[in-house]
Amino acid sequence: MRQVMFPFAVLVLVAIYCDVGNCEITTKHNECNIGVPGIPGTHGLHGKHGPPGTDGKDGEPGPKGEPGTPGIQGPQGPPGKAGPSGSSGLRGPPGIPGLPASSVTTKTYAFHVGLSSSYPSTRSPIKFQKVFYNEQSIYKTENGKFVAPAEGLYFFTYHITVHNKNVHIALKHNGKIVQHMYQVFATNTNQASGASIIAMKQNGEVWLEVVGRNNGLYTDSDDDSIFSGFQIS
Ligand SMILES: [Ca+2]
Repeated sequence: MRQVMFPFAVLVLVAIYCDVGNCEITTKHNECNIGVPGIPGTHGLHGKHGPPGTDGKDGEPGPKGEPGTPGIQGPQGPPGKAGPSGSSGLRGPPGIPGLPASSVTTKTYAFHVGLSSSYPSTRSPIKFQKVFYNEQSIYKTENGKFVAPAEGLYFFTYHITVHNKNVHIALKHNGKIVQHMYQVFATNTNQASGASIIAMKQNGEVWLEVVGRNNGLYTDSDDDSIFSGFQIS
């Protein structure tokens, strides 16, 4: 704006000077008429924005800042993998002496059952439903299976009266045959038997089963076919 006003003011002064000069000249003739200076014109319009300047050079790196405050502790991570097994420890001291045998309360598991009718069904556990001893209900008369009440070593035995037919039975443990017993019928009645020792887990099962059609197991008022067992340890 100053640049615009300056030439204008010069022109006004020159005009005033010229008029004064003319006045001196015309005064001699007593005809001087001095005009009043005109009022300044209005400001001009703003000019257009110039083009953007070019980017300046990058400044020098500033000084190193102060260390920040420590962050908040993050959440706990997942558990790590198990480490390798440690070496065996030292042998412990001897235990205290046990109580005398007479003072230990023992609970011996045992059962003793017999056939209530001759010639049992084949391909399924033989159901011995005449109970001589089964106080702990470990032999199941409803399905013919002994169910181990605890892990341990068990002894089983069976004594069969054979009559009219051959007898071929298998002692099974959890469905697998442990022992076969085969007896051919001759005359009147014969006796056949077998026994086994089986290491069992709790709830393991043991039963006798007829093999093929050889189901000549017999019982009457003075003949028995029996199955029994008990825990050894
Ligand atoms: Ca008889």
